[in-house]
Amino acid sequence: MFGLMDVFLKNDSVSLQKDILDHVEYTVARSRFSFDDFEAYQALSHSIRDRLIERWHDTHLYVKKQDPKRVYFLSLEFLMGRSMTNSVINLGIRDQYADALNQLGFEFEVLAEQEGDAALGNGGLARLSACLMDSLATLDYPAWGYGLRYQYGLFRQIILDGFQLEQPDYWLNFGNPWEIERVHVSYSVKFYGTVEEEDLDGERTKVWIPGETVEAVAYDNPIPGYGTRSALNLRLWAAKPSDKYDMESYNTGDYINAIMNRQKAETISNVLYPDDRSYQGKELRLKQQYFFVSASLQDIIRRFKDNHQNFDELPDKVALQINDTHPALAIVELMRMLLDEEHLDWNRAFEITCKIFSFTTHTVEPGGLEKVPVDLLGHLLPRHLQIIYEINYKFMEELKKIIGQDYDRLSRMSIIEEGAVKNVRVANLSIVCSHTVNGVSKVHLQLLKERVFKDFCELWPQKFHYKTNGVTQRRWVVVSNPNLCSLISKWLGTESWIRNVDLLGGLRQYATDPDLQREWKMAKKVNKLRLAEYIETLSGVKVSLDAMFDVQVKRIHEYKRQLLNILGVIHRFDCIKNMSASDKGKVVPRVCIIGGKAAPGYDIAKKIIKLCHAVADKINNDADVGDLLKLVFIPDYNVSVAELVIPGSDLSQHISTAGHEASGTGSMKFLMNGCLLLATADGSTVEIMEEVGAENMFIFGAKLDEIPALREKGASLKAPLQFARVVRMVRDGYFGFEDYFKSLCDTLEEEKDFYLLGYDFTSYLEAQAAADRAFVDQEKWTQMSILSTAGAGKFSSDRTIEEYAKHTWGIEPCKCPF
Ligand code: 26W
Repeated sequence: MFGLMDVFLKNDSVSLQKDILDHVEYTVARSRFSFDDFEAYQALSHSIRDRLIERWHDTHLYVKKQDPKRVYFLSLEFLMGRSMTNSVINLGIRDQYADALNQLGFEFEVLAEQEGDAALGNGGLARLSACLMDSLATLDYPAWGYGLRYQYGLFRQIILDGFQLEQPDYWLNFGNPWEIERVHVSYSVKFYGTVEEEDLDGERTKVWIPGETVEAVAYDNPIPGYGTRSALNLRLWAAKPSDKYDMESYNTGDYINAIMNRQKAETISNVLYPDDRSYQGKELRLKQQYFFVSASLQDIIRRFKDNHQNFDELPDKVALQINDTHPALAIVELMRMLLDEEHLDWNRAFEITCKIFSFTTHTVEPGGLEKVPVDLLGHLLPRHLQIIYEINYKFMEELKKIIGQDYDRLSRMSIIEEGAVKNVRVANLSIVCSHTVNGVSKVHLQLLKERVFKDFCELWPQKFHYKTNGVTQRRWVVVSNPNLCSLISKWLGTESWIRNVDLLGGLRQYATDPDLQREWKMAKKVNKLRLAEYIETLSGVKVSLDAMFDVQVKRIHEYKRQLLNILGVIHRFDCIKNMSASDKGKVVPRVCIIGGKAAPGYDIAKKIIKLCHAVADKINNDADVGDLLKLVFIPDYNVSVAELVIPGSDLSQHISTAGHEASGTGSMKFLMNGCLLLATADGSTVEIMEEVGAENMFIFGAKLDEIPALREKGASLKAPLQFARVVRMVRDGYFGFEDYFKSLCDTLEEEKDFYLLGYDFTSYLEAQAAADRAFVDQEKWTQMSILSTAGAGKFSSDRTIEEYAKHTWGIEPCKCPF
């Protein structure tokens, strides 16, 4: 008889070597005597995948048997990045694999570089989803992620003559060993058509006769937890043509056209929309949203029905989390299923639905909220539009009873926006039908109350909460910064902080210890060297390791104010140019690093990228400046680039105009890695200040409550002379391209400076000067750096998940005992 332990895959070096070679021969189909790095990577990843699958099966069987309440995390975007290093670290078998590979003549790090990023998302929201999945798995929660398997992820950013060009990211070209195709897990998703009434046991029932049916096929991605055998599933749907309802077209004789039409179905999951703010009522986008929620809900309800018949139990078994409004059609789809397929009455269906959904918003601009034209929705999903109207009618009736005939307020709160084009307000729908609405930071909740969802917060104050975002220390320290990781474990005397990040606070007591300081600086140096080599290979610019590495990496947006950063660099350049030789000796050398993608249609953001390159060209080739100042743009910023850049930074900038960043999570990654923050009091930096102390950061800029008055003043706010001077340099063509930069400079005119760059410029320069002074005193700087890491505990996604689990989802861990 086998004992259970005997059937698990073995992790000793010899077994791993055999395993890798078997995959070389039988999976990759190369000779075990001759294979290259990429083939080795493929074989290695399949060997790791086997181990993932083992745990993933065990977790599923166990959870299935226990049948606890599960959370389903619905998100249209997941930015997973690479999987290999993360997997072996979470499985606890990194060293064993490194050993086995050495024996075979390969190096783990080199093979890890072969992997491309899974970039199925735009930015903050998408990377947050990935971090939350890691924490859900690590903390043994019974959870599933659901999303879309885009063929093309976020575009690749190419820089040509300083301009951004977008290229398709066909990430599946070389196969994806981390996913498991489930041809038998598939559901039909319906579109278009008409709604008819039918008699069912004497009752009138709505029947939706679809005009098109597309098949959703599941691709499963195991998500391993750290220090546990739990592995969760991220199920991504791909669209395939359906063969179920289509016989008609074949019989008409136009065989070729019939095939071509069917092929169109696949376009639904073809491409990720690369815009992370504005919503443009596109039919394909709406189709993607519905396609993904319909398949997910069919899957979830099927799983529920395996063990339950009574839908009143659904809220005890299922929590549905919608990540921003993008999956909000799930609410309407569940209503439709309960009403039309399960034949529940309206009130019962609605009550069940409202107990299941919770909604997190990631937006601060009321104007950025999703709206779908009623005509578009009615055409694509006729039955759903009826249900939305019904929900709204009942909501409006209830609301009138509470607030009376205040028609302005009623019309603001209505799910339907009246006007020349009628729209469905997706956020209003999400609020009305969720039991909880969460913001992503403390100030974000305040903004929701005062601005974005004021009417709703007044109506249902108990519905609105916030869960401060977090990031996973597994990916952002253990995987990406092994030097710092071992240093932290050594000084804390334990690796437990990897699962219990509050322990990082234990570093505070050593913040001034000369030995730790020396080792801390050394770890940073090694990471800076790695980054400097990367910069040189990319851009040919040689940078000095003694310089302060000052980094701003994130999506390019006016509100994030990369332009303020660049103008600051121009000012610094201008000062150096006008300095005496002796003053130059006192300048703290800087390497300013900017990276990020602009949405393809976002003209101003693209000009900011070009300006960065134009300024860099000038500065980096100026002999007077030399090593005192360098400016580099890192192209194609993504998760794996972040893993390299963040550990190698001294200072990082989070400088959005107050009131515009819902949270920001980059700041947390830098903080964990001991980078000092130069920041405005906006989103998560407000809470970071509470944890690490404002004295360990460089805070500047107008405060949230000052902004409205400043905007009111507009043109009468005189921008400082220094600001006028640097803007003039750009305008007058000092960096070339004056015609091209004209519209960019126009946004900075006093009456148009919406993001208050002019107003904040002086305090920005002061904060930069304070950073310079602190950097000169390396002992002090290192102490601040250690205290930053020590204060990062709160910003682990483990804490975020615990809060969601307890206060929003009502789920408990379900840990597989072996
Ligand atoms: C419909 C177009 C669209 C697409 C994506 C609108 C809005 C989005 C996202 C919600 C934008 C986003 O990523 N927001 C960011 O979410 C992060 C995670 O909560 C926050 O840290 C950022 O502050 C927020 O900008």
